[in-house]
Amino acid sequence: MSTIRLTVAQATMEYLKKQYTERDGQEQALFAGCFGIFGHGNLAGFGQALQQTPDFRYYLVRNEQAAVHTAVGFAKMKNRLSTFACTSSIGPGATNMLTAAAGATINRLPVLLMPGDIFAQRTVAPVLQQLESAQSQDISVNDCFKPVSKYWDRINRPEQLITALPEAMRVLTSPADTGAVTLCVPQDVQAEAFDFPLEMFEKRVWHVPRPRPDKHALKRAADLIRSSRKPMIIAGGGVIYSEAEQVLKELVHLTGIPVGETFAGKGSLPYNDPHNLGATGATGTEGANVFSNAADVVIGIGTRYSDFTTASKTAFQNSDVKFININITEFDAYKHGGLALTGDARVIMEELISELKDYKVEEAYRNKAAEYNLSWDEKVAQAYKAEEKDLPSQSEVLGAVNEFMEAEDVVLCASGSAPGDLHKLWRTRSSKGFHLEYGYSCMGYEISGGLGAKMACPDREIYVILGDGGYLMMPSEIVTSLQEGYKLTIILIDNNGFASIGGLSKSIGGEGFGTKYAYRNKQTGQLDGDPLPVDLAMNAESLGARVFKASDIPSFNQALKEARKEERTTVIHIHTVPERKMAGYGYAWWDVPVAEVSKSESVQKARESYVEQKKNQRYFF
Ligand SMILES: Cc1ncc(C[n+]2csc(CCOP(=O)(O)OP(=O)(O)O)c2C)c(N)n1
Ligand SMILES: [Mg+2]
Repeated sequence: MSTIRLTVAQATMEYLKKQYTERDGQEQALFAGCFGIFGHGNLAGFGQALQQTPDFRYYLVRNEQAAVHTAVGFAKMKNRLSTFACTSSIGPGATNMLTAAAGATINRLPVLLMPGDIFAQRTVAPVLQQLESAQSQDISVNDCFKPVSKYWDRINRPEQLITALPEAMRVLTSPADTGAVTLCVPQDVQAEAFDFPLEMFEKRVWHVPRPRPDKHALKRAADLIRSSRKPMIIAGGGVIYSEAEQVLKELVHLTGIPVGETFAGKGSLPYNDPHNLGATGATGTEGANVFSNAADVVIGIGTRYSDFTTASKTAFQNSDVKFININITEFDAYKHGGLALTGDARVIMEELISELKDYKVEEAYRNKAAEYNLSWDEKVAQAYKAEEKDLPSQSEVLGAVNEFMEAEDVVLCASGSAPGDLHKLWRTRSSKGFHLEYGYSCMGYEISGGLGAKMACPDREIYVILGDGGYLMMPSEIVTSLQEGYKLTIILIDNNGFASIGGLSKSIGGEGFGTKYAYRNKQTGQLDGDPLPVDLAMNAESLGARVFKASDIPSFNQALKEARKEERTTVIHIHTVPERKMAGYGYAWWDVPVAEVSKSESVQKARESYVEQKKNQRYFF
C-alpha cells in the first residue's frame, strides 16, 4: 500500500479538498474552504496545514459562532450540496460554535466543525482553557457538541481519521441526516504524523440521491387525495432544497390544491400564483389559516411541522383531518400520524402527478384560494403604504425594500419581529429570494448568514433585514465581508429594543418588561429611563461599512438607490415605531404559556384567553 506521511491536520485538509457532491449530474466541491480563528489549540495543527494548502482557502472570521452561521447561510443557498469547514481553538473558541451548530442541526443544514481539543497525551493537563473533570479524564468542553451534532467524533489516534472522515462526509451529504458534524481533534494529535494510505486522498464524489417512495404508500396517498374535498399543501424548506418548485407548480395547477408556505418554504411558488395562500400557521395569512382550519387532507412537503407552522397544533381543526407527509427524513414523514412518503420531494411529486391525472378539486374551492391570494395582496399593499407619521413602521420599510428589489435579489433575516412580518408580507418572486433562518431564529445569524449567502451567490444582491437587538448581538462579520469583498446591504431597523419580545410580553400581560433599551431609571429602579446614547449607524461606519441614515420612507428609498451602486457592505439605518401593523390573522396562535397565578390583572386576563386558546390544541393519530 502506498502511503504519504502527513500530520493529522494536513491529511484532513488534503482529504476535504477532494470531496465533491453530485446531484442531477451537477458536481460541486463539498467544501468551499475553511473558516476559522486560531489559538493554541489549532494553530500548529490545522493552522499549519491550511497555510501549506492554499488551494483549500482559509477565511479569518471575527467570531466562531459567526463562522458556523456563515457556513450555514452558504449551505442553505447551495441547497445543502456545498458548505464550509470551521476550525477553532480549544475551550471558548470551540464552545462559541455551539450555538450555531445547534442552529445548523435544527435547520438540517450541513457544516463541518473541527474544534481543537485538549491533549490526548494528558501529561500537561490541565492546559489553558481546559475544563477539568474529577470524574473522568475523557471529558472536555467539546462533549457539549454531542447533542447538537448529527455525527460526533474525537480523533485520539491519527489512524482514526481514516474511518472517521468518511462517516462525517456521509452524514454531511445525506439530505435526511445532515446537520452539524463535529470532529474534535486534540491539539497534539493534530500535529502528529502518520503514514496515510494514498488512496484516501483520491477524488471522491458523494452522489446525493433522489429516493423514490414506496409504491404502495404512493397508491394509498393518491387514493386519500382523490377521496378528499378540501386538500391543502404545506410547502416547507424541503421543496426548495429538492429544487422541486416547478414540479410543485405542475402538481397544484393540475389538481388545484392550494398551498400554504412555511418560513423555510416561502418562495416555493411565486407570491402571485393564484394557488398560493402565502404564509401558513402562527404568522399566517387569512386564507392559509382558513384553509388549514378546514382541510381534510394536509399534504406536508418537506416540513418539520414546527409550532409556527401548526399554530402550536391549532391550525388543523377538521375532526377527520389526515396527513400525507412527503419528506426525505423518515422522522418527519411520520409526524402527525401521517401517511409517510419517505423520499425526495421532487420525484415523489412527479410520481403523484401521474397518479392524480384524473383528480381536481372543485372549481369553487380553487377559486376561493385565488380570491384569498388577491385579497391578501391588497392587505400587503396597505401595509407597504407609507403614512405621513413621525416615524415609519416596519412594514413600510419592508415594503420599500420589496418594491425596490429585483426578482433575483435575496432578502435574509432570522430573528426579531421582522421574520413574522416578512413571512406575511413579502412578495417572493424567486424561490431562493426569501432566506429565513427560522428553525433556530438565532439573533446574530443575519449578517454572518448573509455573508454566507453572498459567498454562495455573488451575483445576487443580499438584503439583510436586521433589528437593533440582532445588530448588537453580532455586527462583527461586517468586517469579514469587507476583508473578502462580499457586499451586503444591511437594513438596520432600530426601534430601541425588542419589538418582538416586547409585543409578546404585552400579549402575556407582561407590559413589555425588560425589552426596551433604556437607562435604568433611578426612580422606578427599572429599565424605563431615558433612551441610551447609542449610535448604531456610527458603529457600523466605524467597522468600515458605507452607512446611510434614513429618517423617513423617501430618504430610505433614496438610500436604497445609493446603496445599490456601492461595492462594499452598506448599512441603511432607520428608526421605526416598535408597534407593528400586522397582527395575527384568523386562527393564528402561538403557544407561549402565561403565568397561572399572578397579582397583575393583565396577566390574569391573558391567562384566561390562554386557557381558551389551549382548548383548540390537538393531537393527531
Ligand atoms: C441569540 C438569541 N437570544 C435571544 C433570542 C430571543 N429573542 C427573539 S427576538 C429578540 C429581540 C430582537 O430584537 P431586535 O433585533 O431589535 O428586533 P425587534 O424585536 O425589535 O424587531 C429576542 C431577544 C433569540 N432569538 N436569539
Ligand atoms: Mg429592535
